Amino acid sequence: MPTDPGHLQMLEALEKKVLWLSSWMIHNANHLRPKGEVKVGGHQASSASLATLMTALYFDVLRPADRVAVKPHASPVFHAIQYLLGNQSREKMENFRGFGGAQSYPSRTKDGDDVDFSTGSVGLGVAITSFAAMVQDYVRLKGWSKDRAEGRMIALVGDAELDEGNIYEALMEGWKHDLRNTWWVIDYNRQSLDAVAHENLYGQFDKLFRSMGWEVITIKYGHLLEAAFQEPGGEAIRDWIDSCPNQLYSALTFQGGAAWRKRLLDDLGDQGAVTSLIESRSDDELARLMTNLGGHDLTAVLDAFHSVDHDRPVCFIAYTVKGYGLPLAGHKDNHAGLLTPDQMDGFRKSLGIRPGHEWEPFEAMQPAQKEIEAFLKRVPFNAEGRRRFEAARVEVPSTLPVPAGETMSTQEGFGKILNEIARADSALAQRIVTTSPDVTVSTNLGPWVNRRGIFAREPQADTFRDQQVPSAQKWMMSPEGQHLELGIAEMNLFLLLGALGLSHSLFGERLLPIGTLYDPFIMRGLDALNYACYQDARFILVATPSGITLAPEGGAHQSVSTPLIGLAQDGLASFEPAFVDELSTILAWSFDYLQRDGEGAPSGPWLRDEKGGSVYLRLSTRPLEQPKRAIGEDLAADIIQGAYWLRKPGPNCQVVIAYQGVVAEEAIAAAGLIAEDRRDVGVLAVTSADRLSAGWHAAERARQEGDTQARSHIEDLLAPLDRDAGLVTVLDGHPTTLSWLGGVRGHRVQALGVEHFGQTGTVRELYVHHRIDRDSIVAAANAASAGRPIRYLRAVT
Ligand SMILES: Cc1ncc(C[n+]2csc(CCOP(=O)(O)OP(=O)(O)O)c2C)c(N)n1
Ligand SMILES: [Mg+2]
Repeated sequence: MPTDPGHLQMLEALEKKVLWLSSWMIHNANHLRPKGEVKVGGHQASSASLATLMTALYFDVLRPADRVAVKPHASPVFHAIQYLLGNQSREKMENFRGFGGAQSYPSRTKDGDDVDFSTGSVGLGVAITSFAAMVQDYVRLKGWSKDRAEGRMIALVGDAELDEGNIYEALMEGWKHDLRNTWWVIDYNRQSLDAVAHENLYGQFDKLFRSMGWEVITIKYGHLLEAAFQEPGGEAIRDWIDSCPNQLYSALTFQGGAAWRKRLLDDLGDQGAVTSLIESRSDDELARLMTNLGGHDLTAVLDAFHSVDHDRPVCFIAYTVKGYGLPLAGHKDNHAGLLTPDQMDGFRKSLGIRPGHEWEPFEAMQPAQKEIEAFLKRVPFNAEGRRRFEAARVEVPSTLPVPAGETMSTQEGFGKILNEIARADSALAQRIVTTSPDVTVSTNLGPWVNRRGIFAREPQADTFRDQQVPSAQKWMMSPEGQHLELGIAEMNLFLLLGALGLSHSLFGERLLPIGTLYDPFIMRGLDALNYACYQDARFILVATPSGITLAPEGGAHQSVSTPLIGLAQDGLASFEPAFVDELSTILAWSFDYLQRDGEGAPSGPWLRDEKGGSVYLRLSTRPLEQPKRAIGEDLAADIIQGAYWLRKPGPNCQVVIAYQGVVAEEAIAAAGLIAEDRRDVGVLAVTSADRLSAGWHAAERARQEGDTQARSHIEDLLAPLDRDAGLVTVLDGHPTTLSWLGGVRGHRVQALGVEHFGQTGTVRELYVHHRIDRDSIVAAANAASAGRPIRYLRAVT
């Protein structure tokens, strides 16, 4: 196919068109819309760098099952290609970077033209492709792929993007999991945002990828250069190019033919054959020859892509020129460079495009429109239309068992609930897939894994078991396994959860992923967590243990700010239950919430529950005495909405203690002690500060817009309280998580929580130290409410 001249001619024409349309999009956004409205960042030069490679991929190499992560700044090229394929509207193209227009960086959720993986924070889009390849294998080996073809997970990678460490963490993990069907195409333009890259980085890339079991294919020279190397003197040109520093190559590229000639003659003149090789070319021809790098040569690119005849991972190092084909090519400052209106006009004229016809897809194109249209209709990538799948819903029970036990921690309860699910062969049990970055056992996933096994492409022996060494962990490794064991890197956990959580859309099969990690280490993977949420991936994150409650572990393991992350992270409903029956209620709801995809405006004044999302559970290892109760529908609804009265305030209530999570015991004990001196004390059990506050904000917004009836859950709960009542809020985490409760109805607040790094000690010592213990709550209640000093306090002091 690549050798067919007609085909090549068609691709060349499309490549030009793609470069034009993407440039016009950028120019339009910057110059044609009202001045200063939309500023275009580093798109132009980066896009030009990838135009050839992407033309080859999308119009020739890709198949519908392939999934691609496009380097953020090549978004205009992506949109231009989709426009030509009929998947993107002119309106959105014209409104690039504008409100509702084509997005600056390819976005699964905001763009309508079938973005497979969002990109933006460099490095993440690259790495998620390898995790998506693992998920594809997982789905296939479970026998769920039906007759769907296997795709390649492809990343178009900036060379400077490879500085991001998460890429190497993913490489290592991929190696462990016997990665297949993954291609990373490095746009080796030797330029980043600020600078020209270090010399000979390709050598490091080459060694690194090979050591991880990847094939490395370098696409260095185009066909013009290859032909010139065969001429007399050609070898000298090759040697000169191979030893030319990146900075010089870029500078000469920018300066053009005359500069190339002078430099080449200075360096290689008087060498007979090579002199005539140079002199036989005009300035333009010489410039074209010297910038004919592999990544801009369709033949070289197609040959490289089509040469792959295996499913091992492949890294293509494609030599390119940043800004290729445009006047800013090669300039070291070109990252945010734009074509001037004059330059743009020159570009338009050079293509024969008439003024006013800039957006027309077939304007000034050769071959004829009919032929191009016929070709576009046949493009394999587009053959099946929209490539996004929808998956059937997995039936999940509306309630889950509550493990028996007088005292239990939420972490232990979590392990037991999952163990119960694992025992049944329900649809829920089959579709759950768990993963953990080397903390499977210490987050209580052990029993689940013992029953459900570890996923591996090939069955593997359990040597300890075969040798009859007793162990609590019976980890069978096979394609039937349902736990993906990861190395410690938390970035990988979130990228894998992102890929697992998109399985329904990428591969047409719904998975219910659960990832566990220690709560403080959320921060290590936070950007990848945000990335997964931005893509609307669906998963449950179980973070345990948390807070200073893991006291003897010390300050390095104690999480303080994670409740605020839970509060602020979009796409993640966060809960911190105190009791195991609450946890069971929340988990049951979560399996359903994960699968929702309702559209449109929220039906009520508050949470956007019909849209669904992911869930974050902040759990603890501290055993608490469990309440003896059955959770009815009303209580369950309150738990899900974020709070319920554990002890209802009486009619003359002076003070309320609102707690979240593991400090329940302190709050309850404190309420008992102050009851003598304060009337009708209430205890508010907060299960989700996140959902409470989201509901409150939504209700406020609705009222601002005229819906006078709008009322959120927390407003309802606090409604019976007198204005003079005081609130004490307390949690094992940052006090701001709950202190806003005072703003809901204007109650005075004393907010207790942790604000400074902890240290080792007993739970009691640390609670006292950070003032979240029973007596501190009593003291805060005293300060929050009018009345005589609380007697108990006097007895203590
Ligand atoms: C995590 C992160 N840090 C910084 C940036 C800002 N940024 C965008 S592109 C870029 C450099 C791009 O260089 P390269 O990957 O070589 O792509 P090229 O510009 O050459 O196309 C930087 C620093 C970002 N998008 N994400
Ligand atoms: Mg670069």
